[in-house]
Amino acid sequence: HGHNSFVLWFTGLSGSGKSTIANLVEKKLHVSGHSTYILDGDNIRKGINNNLDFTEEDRKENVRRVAEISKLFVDAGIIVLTSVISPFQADRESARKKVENNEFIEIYIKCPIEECEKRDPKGLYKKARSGLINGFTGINSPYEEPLNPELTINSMKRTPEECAEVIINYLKDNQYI
Ligand code: GGZ
Repeated sequence: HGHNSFVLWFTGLSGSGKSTIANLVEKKLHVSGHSTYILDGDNIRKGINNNLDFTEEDRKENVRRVAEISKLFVDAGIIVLTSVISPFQADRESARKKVENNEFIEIYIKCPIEECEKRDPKGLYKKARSGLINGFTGINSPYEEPLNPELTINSMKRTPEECAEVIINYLKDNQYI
């Protein structure tokens, strides 16, 4: 299925490196002439999902819409890279079911919360710890680890560039690209 498009579904904690890695993978795909589109929680939440918050219900709806939009892009022949925490297993499973099974590649960017908290690029963990954000994933809102992801990448043991390389190699080894 080398000509088919597919979804690279990144899941993981805030600060785990999902977006950084997705951007590097996208660059590498562009070099080899592929059309791609990144759906990033941070951006999607400013636009189409600007009516959604971080309650469990709204996260589910956020993830559902990202999955539906992914499906549209896959139908259009474009490789989609999603970068949303997507903390619930059930919602990731629903996302998977919207496309053909071999078109959904779940990538768990695994990083200990201590490390995410140390990175804290936007100061959100600090805010959450001091009680300014309630319901922050990993602190006082759950993150369900993927049960059966196609890839688990430990982003503490590798640089973002190395993580991106692992993903590109997976895509080559499995004839996606
Ligand atoms: C988790 C939050 C929260 C709460 C704001 N919990 O690191 P970021 O900043 O740029 O990415 C996080 C982003 C998470 O949005 P998602 O759409 O990916 O989440 S979900 O899939 O659960 O719907 C973080 C920021 O938004 N952020 N408040 N309470 N992350």
